[in-house]
Amino acid sequence: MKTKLIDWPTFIGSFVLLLGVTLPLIFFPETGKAWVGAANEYMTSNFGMLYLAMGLGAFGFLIFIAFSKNGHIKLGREDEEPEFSTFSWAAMLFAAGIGSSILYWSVIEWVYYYEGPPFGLTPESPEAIQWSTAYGMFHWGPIAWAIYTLPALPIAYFFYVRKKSVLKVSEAVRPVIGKWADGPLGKLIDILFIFGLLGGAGTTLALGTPMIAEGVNELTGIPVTLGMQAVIMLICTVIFAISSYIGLKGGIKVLSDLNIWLALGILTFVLIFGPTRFIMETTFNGVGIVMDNFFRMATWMEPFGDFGGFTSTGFPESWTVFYWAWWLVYAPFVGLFVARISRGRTIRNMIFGTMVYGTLGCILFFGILGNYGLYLHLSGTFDVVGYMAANGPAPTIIAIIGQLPFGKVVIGVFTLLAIIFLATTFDSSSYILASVTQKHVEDEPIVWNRLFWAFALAIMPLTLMFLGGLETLQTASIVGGFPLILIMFLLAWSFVRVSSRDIRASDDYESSTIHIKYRKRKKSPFDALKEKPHD
Ligand code: NM2
Repeated sequence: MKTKLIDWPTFIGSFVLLLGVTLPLIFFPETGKAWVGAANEYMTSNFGMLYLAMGLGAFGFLIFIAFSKNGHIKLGREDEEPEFSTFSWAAMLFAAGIGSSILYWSVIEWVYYYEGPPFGLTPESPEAIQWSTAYGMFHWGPIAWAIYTLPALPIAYFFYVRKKSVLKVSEAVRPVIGKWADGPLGKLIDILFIFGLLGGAGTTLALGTPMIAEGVNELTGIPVTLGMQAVIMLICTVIFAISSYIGLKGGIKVLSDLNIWLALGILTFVLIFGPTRFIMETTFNGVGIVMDNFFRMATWMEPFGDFGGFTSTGFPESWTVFYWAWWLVYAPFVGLFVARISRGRTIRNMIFGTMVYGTLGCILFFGILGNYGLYLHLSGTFDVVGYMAANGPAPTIIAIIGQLPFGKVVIGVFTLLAIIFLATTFDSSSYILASVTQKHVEDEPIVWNRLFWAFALAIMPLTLMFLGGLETLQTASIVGGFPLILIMFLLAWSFVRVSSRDIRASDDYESSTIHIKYRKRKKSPFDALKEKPHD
């Protein structure tokens, strides 16, 4: 067993932190839940605004960079073409960054907004209906994708322009923290990223599993119990552990392609066999609502609480803050991945590509699947709200899908898609986690290290599942990811500092695509990622 390559402080630190949070929750579930609840309450009521400011800040920063000189910098040699076609680039980006949660939330997120609308509106009112078609797209829209893209800037820059082997967040902030990147501060940054990703992935797995379980129950009749869900979770873990083990070349490439085609297939099917005109019009209308209210939604905080005739609803904390926190904990991982696949593109191209294609993909899911459910409810075909109140979200999702023609077949494909979406995200997560806990990566991260993180990814969600309650899950990712707000700031600063310095020193200063010459890189961990043509 090769152990010399392991970066032990980071490896042990992350694992101890994971156990330190998980074990007390297992042994003292009630107290644990109360503590997590209190931590959440403290964070969101005091620091909710920081999350919203971070989201808007990331969005503004990227737009600014895209139009600045720094945006013209090419990631790679002057004459280099983009390594991947734009279609496969966008497909890979989506497969890695988006997991099974999109199937969960796109189908039923509207119900929550319809029942508990924003801005103090009356539940189930016509206004609530309008907003319920728009808010989901906002929470999976340009700001969310900006949060994903920001870490990719310094990481891609260091790799393709400075030609340094960087697979750690601590390396990407070296220009601002200097030598501390090698000391405890650097380790702490990497550990926090790992812990945050484990928390975010926990939320993903704990939401996805009950939905997959309901699908399996619908098809086979096996009753949904906690034990059965634990088995499903373990089976999913084994699937992505195997693909991580294979080394990603064969298995994951095939899975990812299948992922995109199945997803497009289901969306097209629902659009055609569902209420086509209703879906197209509500989606179009919803996009308009978001554009019209973009900054209002991005800054809405309920500042008056219960003063002055206002009644606080907790909407911003439960939704926008929660979502930005969830995207944030995934961001450094997606950043590493986006950086890897963006060779030959300019910074600007990378920024607009993620923000535009990512947002469009999410609009398709929310527009088609969400508005299909809304139609069933409003037209009286299927009482979604009543069914959800009686049975909870996961069975409702499957019941909505089951209303389509060939319901059982569609449920089967939908369940399979959920498993694949999960696998393509978790596989790359465990791969990146393994890379980050090594000093350097020779060819690929060590096999046992990859397997270790694949299973570690399932510990937290298993605990959370037995704890129960959506709120505890939301909390875990918010609390775990909090310090990343500061790290985002460091990442942005670090990028501007280094790239601006290089631009000033470059003879290419005036040209439209800036090419910065830098010494050749030695063998690097990203070479290993090349083995992985597709997420
Ligand atoms: N995000 C996109 O579960 C998943 O789909 C992974 C979740 C951050 C809300 C990412």
